[in-house]
Amino acid sequence: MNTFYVTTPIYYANSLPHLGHLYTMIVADSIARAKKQRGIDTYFLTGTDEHGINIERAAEKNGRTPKEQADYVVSYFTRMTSEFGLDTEHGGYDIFMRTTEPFHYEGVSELWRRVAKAKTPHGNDALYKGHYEGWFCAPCAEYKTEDEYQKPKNEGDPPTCLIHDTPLDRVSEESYFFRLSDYEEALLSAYERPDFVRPEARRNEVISFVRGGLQDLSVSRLKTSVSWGVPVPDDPAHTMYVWFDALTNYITAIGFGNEERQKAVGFEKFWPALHLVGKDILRFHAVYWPAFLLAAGVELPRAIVAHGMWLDPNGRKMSKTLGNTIELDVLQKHFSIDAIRYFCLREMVFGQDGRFGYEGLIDRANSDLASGLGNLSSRTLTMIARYCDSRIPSPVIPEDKLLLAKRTGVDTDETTIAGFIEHARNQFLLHFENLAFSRALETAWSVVARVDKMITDAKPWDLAKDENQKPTLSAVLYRAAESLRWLTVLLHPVMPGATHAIWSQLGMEGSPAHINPAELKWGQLKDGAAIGEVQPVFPRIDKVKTMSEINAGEKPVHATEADTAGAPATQPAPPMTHATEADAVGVTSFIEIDDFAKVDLRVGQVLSAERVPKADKLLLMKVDIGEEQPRQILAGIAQYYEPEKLVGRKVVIVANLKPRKLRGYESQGMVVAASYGEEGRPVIATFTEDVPNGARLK
Ligand code: ME8
Repeated sequence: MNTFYVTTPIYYANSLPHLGHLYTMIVADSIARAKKQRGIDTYFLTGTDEHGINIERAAEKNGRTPKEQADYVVSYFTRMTSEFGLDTEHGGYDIFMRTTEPFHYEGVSELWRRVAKAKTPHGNDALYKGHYEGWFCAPCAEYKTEDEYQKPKNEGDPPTCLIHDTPLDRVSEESYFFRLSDYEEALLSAYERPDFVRPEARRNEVISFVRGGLQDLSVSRLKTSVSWGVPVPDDPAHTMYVWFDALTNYITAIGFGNEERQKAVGFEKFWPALHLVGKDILRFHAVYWPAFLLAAGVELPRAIVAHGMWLDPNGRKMSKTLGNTIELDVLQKHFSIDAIRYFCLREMVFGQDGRFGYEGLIDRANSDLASGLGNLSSRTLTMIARYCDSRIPSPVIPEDKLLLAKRTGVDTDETTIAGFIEHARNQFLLHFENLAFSRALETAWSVVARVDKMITDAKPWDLAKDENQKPTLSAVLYRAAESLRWLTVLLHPVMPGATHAIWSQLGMEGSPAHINPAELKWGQLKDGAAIGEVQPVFPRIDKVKTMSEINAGEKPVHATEADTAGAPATQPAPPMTHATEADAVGVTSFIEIDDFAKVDLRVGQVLSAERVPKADKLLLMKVDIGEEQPRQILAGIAQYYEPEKLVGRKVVIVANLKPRKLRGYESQGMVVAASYGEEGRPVIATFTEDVPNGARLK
């Protein structure tokens, strides 16, 4: 039988799930659903990587045992997969793999034994004992990597521990090494298969890395250095290198080295897999993993496909410190799963980095889903309900009505639109198969546009006024409904919930999950069949309201050393409250109430905010303060606030400050903010209760 196996990376159990993890799962889930739809027996793996020093450290920091730490993180992952419809119950993954499973220990030990017995293509032992050398911190009882120590000021001196500020010892310990250097040619010949490492640009990177020469790889640590891991078979004083252990999950999950799993799933049945990974871990998957498999005599993966990384809307890496991360609970609260899935696949050109922001997500959901597919679906079905008594109308225009139909400009030849859709279907499937999701979706939306145009040109509401045009009206609505049926089948792997809803509203039984898109035939929609209850599938999102809710619930941005380094000494449009000497000693002089009354403070709401070109500290905002025109206001807060996160936010404005020009823009007021710390970090004043724009503060 035709089978398919797709995997995501197994995620580190030292930190909680985030958008990046969700993304790879969504891609894998969409691929798996598309395969299942075509009748292919598919297995989809995701899970967690639970061993190694980082998990040990996280556990220690949180006062847990390493297993408790892993269980804790796994509970968040499984909650995420359930809430986002990615678990088995919702038709998602087939296994949530955990490397602490006993069957994994068995399988990984089996792979180790095979490698330990193997000869390299050059006739050497694939595994040998040597010495690992590194900088060791005695108080920490561990080796330090380059980013974990302070380089010495004087050449010849040892580096120092960042935690203890004590010199590190150069220590060498016994370790098993994998003779990676003997696999250069074998790997290069594996890369000759063009679809093995994808996309092309990443394949080229991997090839040049391997051509540059490979070093043997240390694949074990003494148990005294790293104890949380799989013991080396027959030499328990050593713990396996966490990547050897983690990569092997892809085969142990389906039965390699364990009878029970083998019976339950089947290694021969599903291997080789398509591995989906972020580009950050491509080398481990495209160099080390195939080399281990070559040594053990196990078939290589079907493909290793690396996707790009999500950045913030300004193209910066997402980080908690910058406060520009996308929170899963915010996504879950404000957006439908289908909108998130659609955005992920539409917005990131597969293989390249993509930008993820709440505003962008709202815009796409509103334009492509609410106004696009959703509108097509509801206008078609509403007209069928209104003009055709809620039954799928007939596609046939009788001979004697053809001339009449032609006069309205309607194409009487049904095969024109059928041909268009068939071609689009073929293109869609081709792009999807090549993992070019964004292009596939673009193609599907060309169908939405085409059908929309057909309806608008035919003006069914006018046709309905003329009894003689009833067959023309029926034919137009049939074509729209049939196109919609095709679209729901094509889009089902990307938006399982919404397509299922449209399917039922069309009056179809079963689910588009079981319709093979390659076998769709025009005209299979039965005329005369009753449609279901018409309901909006993609409600429009109120951007200002949603952004304001998101921003109101936003967690505070914490200043860190990294944030404050190089922060401006003066702000071009300074926050109202300045930390001055007077602050330090308390109030030094009093003002009369009349003095205060001179300041016109008003409630405002940010309508838009953007960065000012070539002024990295300035934001240009439009703020509604209850006047006819919004105010244009510049504020020196760009280093602390993401512009899109301010949209919708209620702020306090000094409305009667003399306008002044900054960088060629007139600033017509000032945003009030607290200011603290040496660098005068601004925190914008806001309200926790509803208040209308323009209300005065007094
Ligand atoms: O590397 N954009 O686990 P990990 C898109 N345990 N995807 C992202 C992302 C972003 N900004 N950030 C993370 C590990 N990802 C190892 C893997 S596999 C045998 C062992 C996704 O928790 C992406 O898939 O650091 C990336 O490769 C993965 O999370 C890294 O997850």
